[in-house]
Amino acid sequence: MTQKFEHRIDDYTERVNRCLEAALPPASVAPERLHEAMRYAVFNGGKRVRPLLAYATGECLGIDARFLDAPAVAIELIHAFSLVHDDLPAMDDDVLRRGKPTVHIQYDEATAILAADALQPLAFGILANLEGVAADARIELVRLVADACGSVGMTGGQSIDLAAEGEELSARELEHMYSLKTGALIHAAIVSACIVCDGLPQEKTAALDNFGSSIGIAFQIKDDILDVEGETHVIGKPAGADQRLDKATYPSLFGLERSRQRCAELLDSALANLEVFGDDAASLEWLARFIVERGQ
Ligand code: GRG
Repeated sequence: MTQKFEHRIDDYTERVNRCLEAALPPASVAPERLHEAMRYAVFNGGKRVRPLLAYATGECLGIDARFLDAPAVAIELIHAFSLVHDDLPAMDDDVLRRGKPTVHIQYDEATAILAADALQPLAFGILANLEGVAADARIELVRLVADACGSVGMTGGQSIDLAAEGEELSARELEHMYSLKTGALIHAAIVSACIVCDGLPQEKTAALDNFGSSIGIAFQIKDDILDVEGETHVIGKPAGADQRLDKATYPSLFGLERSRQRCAELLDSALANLEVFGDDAASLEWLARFIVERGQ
């Protein structure tokens, strides 16, 4: 791999966008408004960090990118689903996402709920139909993503998050919530490549598993920091929203300085897990640094 990962990001982003384009029903097919809203939810911007993590882990393990298209797409569809629900009036009640009106503002609440509802089964269908990967690995992928978005994953984390508004949480409790709400899907993107990689030694699986857990929590802490320090036009959503909702976040409970410190610690511990891969992990290392240093 001669070109550095940061120069190949556009290629990977185009790749996953092409696959998403092929996976989503055209807006010209009935029910048109629903399909249009699903497409809006997916194509209204987005950094595609989870697909990039799947492809970078694939590079680390020497897996051809075509075997990672399905997990990358499925996880991005679930992510898009979660953002639509997260923005609804019943949850965070946000009007702006990725610098554009949220789905329920652009369409209406019922359409937003249905668009999100339809993105989830689409994701599982794509995993089930993955070609060139053994049936038991496909089942494991379905299980991985199901667990990551269910009540012991993202949905559970969101539920704890909503209940924690205005509450004091310990750092351990907060990080547990982050590991579910945000970390589970990020972790799944990384572990999906381990599942596709036939015969990966246990030591390497464990290293990537730990890498995924640390970087997933760091991602959310950085998100919290950006909510405090970022500007609406850069982060693409209303800055200071966490404070307005009295959210339990790392900066609100422990201050910005400790938040930055914790992010750096989590990055160090994530990177320590990559040592066993040597230079093969260069892309993953770059992405891990991007996650804690990004401006949006
Ligand atoms: C989808 C099964 C399912 C349930 C919904 C609403 C909900 C349960 C969960 C919400 C979880 C959530 C919104 C967590 C926040 C994660 C987060 C930091 C999102 C921002 O991710 P980025 O920065 O966004 O990758 P872009 O816009 O770049 O894609």
